Amino acid sequence: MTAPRTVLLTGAAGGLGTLMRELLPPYGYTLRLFDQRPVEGAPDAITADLADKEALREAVRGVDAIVHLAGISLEAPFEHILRANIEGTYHLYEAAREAGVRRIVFASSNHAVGFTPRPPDGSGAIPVDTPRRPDTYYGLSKGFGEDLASLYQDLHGIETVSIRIGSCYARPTSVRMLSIWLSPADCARLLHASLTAPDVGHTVVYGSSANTRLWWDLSSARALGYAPEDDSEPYAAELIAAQGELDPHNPGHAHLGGAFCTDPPRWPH
Ligand code: NAI
Ligand code: 15L
Repeated sequence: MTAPRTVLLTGAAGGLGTLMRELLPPYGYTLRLFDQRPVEGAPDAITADLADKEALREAVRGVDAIVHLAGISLEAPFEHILRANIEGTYHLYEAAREAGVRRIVFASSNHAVGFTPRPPDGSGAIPVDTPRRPDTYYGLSKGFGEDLASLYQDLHGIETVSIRIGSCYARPTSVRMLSIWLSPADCARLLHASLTAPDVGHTVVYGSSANTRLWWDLSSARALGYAPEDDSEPYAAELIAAQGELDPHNPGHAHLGGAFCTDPPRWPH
């Protein structure tokens, strides 16, 4: 496939969208921005809901690829998740199919497999084909998105890389994040690899930096050409001194999904 130039970025007003608006253009992309909220400093951004099919048709017209970040990014009532994450992702894939867009990068989440027991730090033991164990309706919607991507690949030939993102922030802020942190610069590297790797079909990858305490297997991401450069370890001593080590008897520490696995989920992380 030829390298995509014009990329639709949904969720452009969000935390990750704001970071990627800065970090993706140096790779040569022209971004078209989409969000239900206005995008600060971007008067040309499309302000519309994923439920607005006509706006989506306009948004995808002429783009080479889509990075789909829009949606509810934490647990929420099922009806809200259904509308934004499940129906919204379906509407986006339908618009892409109608417009002939061939490549999508889908922001999945570690919470699609959040109830997987936490492996030893640094083991990299959790493979991408570990059984789905969503920890929330939110995590369930990410499993739906991955399966929708698989269906549209098999039926319509639209290729997707589904990235089960760990925690993408400027720096890790919890001991759990030491194992799943994705630095913003590595996130841009992974998106670039996902947009340009040939013949991805539907590929599922974990999205994290090369953390010393990594819990999951990054090999499917590396196979796309992703070469992470960051590691959370320099933050470890300070975070452990402040918060203590993860406690296996604490239900909010026992699984990949952290505090998403408690009822009700306890924020943050
Ligand atoms: P965020 O909540 O900051 O941004 C999401 C954006 O999507 C918001 O600007 C919101 O207005 C927009 N949005 C929500 N519903 C919409 C709708 N119906 N129509 C149009 N726009 C809508 O989330 P963040 O942190 O930027 O995450 C981006 C994506 O990455 C999300 O899909 C999230 O689930 C996923 N993700 C993020 C992680 C992280 O560490 N930041 C970790 C794992 C997954
Ligand atoms: C996610 O999926 C959330 O969108 C993000 O806000 C973080 O909480 C992250 O997972 C995490 O697990 O830390």
